[in-house]
Amino acid sequence: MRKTISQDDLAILGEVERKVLWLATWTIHYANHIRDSTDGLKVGGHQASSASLVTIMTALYFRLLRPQDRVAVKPHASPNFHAIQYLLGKQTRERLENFRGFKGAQSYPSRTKDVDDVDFSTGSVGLGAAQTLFSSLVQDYVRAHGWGLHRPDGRMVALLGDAELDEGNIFECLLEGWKQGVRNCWWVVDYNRQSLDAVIREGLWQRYEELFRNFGWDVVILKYGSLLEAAFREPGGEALRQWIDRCPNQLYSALVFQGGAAWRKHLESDIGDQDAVSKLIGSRSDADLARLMTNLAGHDLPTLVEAFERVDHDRPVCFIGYTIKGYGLPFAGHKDNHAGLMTTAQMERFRQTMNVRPGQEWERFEGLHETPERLQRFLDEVPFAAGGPRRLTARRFATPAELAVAVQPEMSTQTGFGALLNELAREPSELVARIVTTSPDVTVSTNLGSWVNRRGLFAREASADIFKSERIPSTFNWEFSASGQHIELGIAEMNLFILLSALGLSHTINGERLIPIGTLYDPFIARGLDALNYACYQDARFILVATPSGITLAPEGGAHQSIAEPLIGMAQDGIAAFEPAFVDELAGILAFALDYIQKDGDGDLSEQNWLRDETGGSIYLRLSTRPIEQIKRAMTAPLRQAIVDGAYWLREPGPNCQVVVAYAGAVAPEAIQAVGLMAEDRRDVGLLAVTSADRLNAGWTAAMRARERGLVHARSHIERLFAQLPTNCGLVTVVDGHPATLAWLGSVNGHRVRPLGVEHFGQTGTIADLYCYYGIDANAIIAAAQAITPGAPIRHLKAM
Ligand SMILES: Cc1ncc(C[n+]2csc(CCOP(=O)(O)OP(=O)(O)O)c2C)c(N)n1
Ligand SMILES: [Mg+2]
Repeated sequence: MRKTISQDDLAILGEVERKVLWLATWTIHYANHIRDSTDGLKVGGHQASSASLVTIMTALYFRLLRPQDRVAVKPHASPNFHAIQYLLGKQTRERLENFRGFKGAQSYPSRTKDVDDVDFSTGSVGLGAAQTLFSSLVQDYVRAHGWGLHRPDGRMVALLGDAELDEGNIFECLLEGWKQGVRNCWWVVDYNRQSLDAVIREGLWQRYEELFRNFGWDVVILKYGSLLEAAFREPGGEALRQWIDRCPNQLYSALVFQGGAAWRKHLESDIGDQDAVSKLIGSRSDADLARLMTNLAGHDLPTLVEAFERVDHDRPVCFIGYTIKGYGLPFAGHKDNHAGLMTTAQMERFRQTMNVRPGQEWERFEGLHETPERLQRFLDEVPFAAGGPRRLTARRFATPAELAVAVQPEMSTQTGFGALLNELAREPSELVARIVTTSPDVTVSTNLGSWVNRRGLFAREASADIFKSERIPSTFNWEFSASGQHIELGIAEMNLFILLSALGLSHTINGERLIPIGTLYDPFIARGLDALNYACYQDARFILVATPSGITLAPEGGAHQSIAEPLIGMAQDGIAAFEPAFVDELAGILAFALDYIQKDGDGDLSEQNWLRDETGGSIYLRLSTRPIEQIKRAMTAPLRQAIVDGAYWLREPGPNCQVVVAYAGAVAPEAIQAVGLMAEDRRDVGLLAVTSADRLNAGWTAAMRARERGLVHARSHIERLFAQLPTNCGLVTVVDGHPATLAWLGSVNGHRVRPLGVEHFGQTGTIADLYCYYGIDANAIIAAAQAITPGAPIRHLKAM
């Protein structure tokens, strides 16, 4: 039903709009000019960029949005968001005063660092918008599986800057959204025709319109406000409309900045010779003329409310809202205003126009015409704020201590992963029902095929596999249904990570926990790295399985080989990286992962490994396609724990150990062979299997920190493993990845270390060719051992 807004409601909404503009602008001013900042840095805060979205955000937050709706706010409109939450009683004055300060309101809305109920973090432009699209898909997924049906459908809303549409991930997600039938998603583009540096290209709105329509979206162009529409109906109004329609963005911006007299001069010289037009212009004062000419729809509450309330369907909608960057502020329209800050004198004048008395700047109703009671009543009834905490919770699902898998004599970790998922797929448990897998067109080649055969592909509308109905033999069953548990994506890795982010926040967004597992080729993590970072920053929970990896995928060549990923795994906050060599290790790690990603407590560091195991996080498994001989052994609880903590002795070093070889992942056979070959010439050689350089390193640094704070008995896992090593033994580390991954092991107890690994792009060849060429084969390990340890030449060392 279409409702029209009453004059009363409009008046009060207008008051709130003024207040949001004031508070957001003041917050930024306070941080820059008033708060004691001793380091001499201006903290910035984007007054112009914020002001641009004030009216749109007022219409949405104070009228349109419902508790079930979720919003990604343009990063630079963060002050508006905090001001709105402050008005609604969900943000404190203290945090606003401390905007951009330590533990203050965040520069860009942050789920994890802000306290005022941010739905989606933003900051890296483009990603927030995509997050809303994928969150709509996840909402559909959850509901199609019969969960959370007691809650109404939410709308996922993104407020984005026009320059955000330059980001490639926007197009990638639009295409994917079209394939998946996205709905309940609104994007509102703040079309201020300015980016960071300058005024943008002419006519972009037409490209956007065509683009969105092509991808199945409704497009609503919000160009003129109600004042302008009324003026267009006056005699001469049509000529005025044509003039504005033809006015280049740059000139329009310049005139906005200059004000009434400049508008008059330009209009008179261009169209003032027409009688009716000159009357239309002449009947207005400079101030009225400026108000009229800047009355774009994005700053016109009645137009916005009407347009938003008119939508009575669940199709995705893109609103292109014409706005002015810095609207209502002295640098409105100026092309350099992105980082512009109002001076103290400008702020003083602004304070006067806003009726705010000195000392009353933070008072919520200061300077407004409505009574505080009426305003408070209005705020108390804002639908968006009526739903209680926006952060939902969901229960955890019990995970098995051990996962079943038949270990073959020779196997790769990738095959092991496929076999583990195949076994899981047979289980009718609640946990398995919550697993959702996804992959960017590498489902089959990352070994998810048998899982998909058992659990099916997800689509709201079922579609059959024609190959199957035509009885054409095929290994894979490609049937879609609403109960399917695999979401097949196109090749875009950015989409994979943003979908994982949306799936991995389902417990808090939809109140329904999912266990997301995404697979891709290891090198292409780099393609989606910013989106991965974004997912982690929001504390989304998922398991990432990257395979194949390293130069071990030898014949595929340099473009497919990954070197830096082990370091990414270590450095990326929020994700624990593992690189097992054997399938029984992988089984233990996967069992741990299924539990770890469900933990969302604020747990302390565990004193056993000095890791944040109670807090949980996401998991990255770097796997390999190389079949290697498996070790026949019984898995014991201590071994499983050591694997999860990051390392164990595959061969204990003796008391007079001269060399330790520490390896990670697919190079295990080379390390084992090298240790065997040097055993005659070096005493008590140890072989350390590193299953997680990331956790091993994190535990070590955390334990050091704990000791520095006085916990003298803090010991990390690696320190315990190395405790008995003689100080003069050498350490050779080897990994199919950057050597720095394990080189730090030498610092734990001051051992001399020779780190082997890959530093340069590979080329095609056999594994043997490449391991030899890049120096990570058994011979290279032996050579390194000989170079750093005293003693007779090692007999098995071949000339290199
Ligand atoms: C991925 C990324 N690249 C660069 C930036 C730096 N940056 C911040 S805002 C901005 C341009 C903003 O223009 P627009 O989206 O039109 O927003 P406006 O301020 O005009 O509302 C840029 C380049 C960023 N935040 N994220
Ligand atoms: Mg812009």
